[in-house]
Amino acid sequence: MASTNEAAAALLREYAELLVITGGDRFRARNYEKAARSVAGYPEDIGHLDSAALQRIPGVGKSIAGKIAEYREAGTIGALEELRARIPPGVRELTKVPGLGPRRAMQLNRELGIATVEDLAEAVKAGHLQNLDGFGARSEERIMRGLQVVSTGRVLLSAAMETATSILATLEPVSERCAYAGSLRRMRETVGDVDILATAAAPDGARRITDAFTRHAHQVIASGPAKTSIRTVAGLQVDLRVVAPEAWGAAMQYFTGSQAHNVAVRAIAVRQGLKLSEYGLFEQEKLLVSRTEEEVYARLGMEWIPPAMREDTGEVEAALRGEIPPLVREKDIRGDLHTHTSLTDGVASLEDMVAAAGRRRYEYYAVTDHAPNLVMQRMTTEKMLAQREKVRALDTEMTLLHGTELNIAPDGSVDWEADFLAGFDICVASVHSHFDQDKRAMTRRFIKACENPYVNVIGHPLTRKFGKRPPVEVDFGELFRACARTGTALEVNASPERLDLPSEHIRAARDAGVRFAVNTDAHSVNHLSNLRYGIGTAQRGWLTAADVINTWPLSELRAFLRKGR
Ligand code: DGT
Ligand code: CA
Ligand code: CA
Ligand code: ZN
Repeated sequence: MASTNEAAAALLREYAELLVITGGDRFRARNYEKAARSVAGYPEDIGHLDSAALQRIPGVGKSIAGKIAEYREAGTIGALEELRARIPPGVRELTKVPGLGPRRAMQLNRELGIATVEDLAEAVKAGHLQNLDGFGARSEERIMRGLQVVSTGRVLLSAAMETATSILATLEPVSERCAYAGSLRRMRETVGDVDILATAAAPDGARRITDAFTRHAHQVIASGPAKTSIRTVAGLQVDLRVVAPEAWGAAMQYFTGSQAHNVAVRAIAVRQGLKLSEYGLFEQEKLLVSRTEEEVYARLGMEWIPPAMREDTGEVEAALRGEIPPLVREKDIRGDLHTHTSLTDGVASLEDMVAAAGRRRYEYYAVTDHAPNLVMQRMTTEKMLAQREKVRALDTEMTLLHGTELNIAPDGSVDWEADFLAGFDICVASVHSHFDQDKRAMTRRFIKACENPYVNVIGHPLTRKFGKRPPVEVDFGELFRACARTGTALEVNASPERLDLPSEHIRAARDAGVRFAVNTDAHSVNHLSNLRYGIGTAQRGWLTAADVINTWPLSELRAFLRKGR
């Protein structure tokens, strides 16, 4: 990603946030947010684009193009500086806590001098919020929940993956072999630190690997011949281990973890009178195997276990019985069933999204822009029908499905009546408002949506966003039974900030007979490749291709989408 794009996008995003904090026009703020996203996702470096070219970026008009140009010349944007001057430092950070709006963040800053998330946590703990005008037990509770969401110290899977990929690219030329391990290889939804393993090809190889590695450091935390830890500019810790080539498999097995999985596997070894470590599987002092993971597991009488399953939740027993399921793979996916275009909040045109999907060799592809009740998106019935005509007329090898992402209202109803819904090939339905309904009302809401004969997929079911929004409260047993009974699939949303449905619920849902759709919810061309994170999540939920409707041939998918109608 070009750094000019990133920097300009960050300023536009900040401008949008400050507009909201200062009570500015929300639609205008939306426009800036959208422009920020398209600039960040723009495939070309915007550093040299002239005004006309800038305005060809989706969502960038004359005024925003002017601000980008101003940033390039002056290093900042005047209008942004003016807004910055109006807001005390720290307030913008405070508004990132879910449940804390701009007005209250200003009040906390003014009356209690709170300027950081840490200050806020202390003030809540000390009970200081209770004495403030307009703060009650309920708002305090909401802020406490919000604090849990923001302060986890972990990064998104995608951020960890990007860091690992760029580091491995520089280790490859100087090592015999290198790979990422740890929670990243297990595709955990967030990552604490990145673990990288490498083997040296020559005697002085370890030093060359370490040198190449530390070039990525903002700070070197510790460095020795076998282990080095750094922190990147973004604050992410990365651990490197240099291991002997013959110990590659044992080291990968050990450092992939999880710790609970390792403990369980080591117990199997002990029962057989063997010892397992990162150096290999031993009988007394004699090395039995260590070169590959497969050998290590095989010598213990186990099938090789896909990393996504290694959490000690039954996979060890399954491997001993030879019953590891054939997990769904990225290449099994025949099409994406939840995607957006610039007609609503996407940043790429219908044509560009379809072309990009075609490059992924999909057999089918669903366009599912937002429905009208999400008022910010300014969708109308007329626009939807006009888009349908465009979709039908597009020339592509894929089968295009015209769909929508409906909004599930608090009472479980959706945007349109049955006769209009019948015109769509597929309907995703999601909760986009009233997130803090109580559990009973929320459960009824979802079940009513499932019972709608035109709702095919429940989108991002928990509606959580890492660092931003806690999950809704719902009775999962009831929801899963309703999905299974009505033929409604649950989405495994692949967006790295959602990964929703989470894996622990996926397994329970599958046991209840639910089907799934692994979708990207793409709002840009680049987002289509987030699919891998959804697949990782599906694998962590032990799903096979048969469980996932968008691995099915089109005719079977269509039969499912008819929902027994
Ligand atoms: P993270 O970084 O919090 O997202 O999670 P992991 O799983 O990457 O944890 P990390 O980086 O502390 O360690 C990487 C792997 O190394 C871990 O999954 C298992 C292994 N490991 C680390 N410490 C221990 C330990 O004390 N005992 C065992 N059995 N394994 C360990
Ligand atoms: Ca780690
Ligand atoms: Ca680590
Ligand atoms: Zn949505």
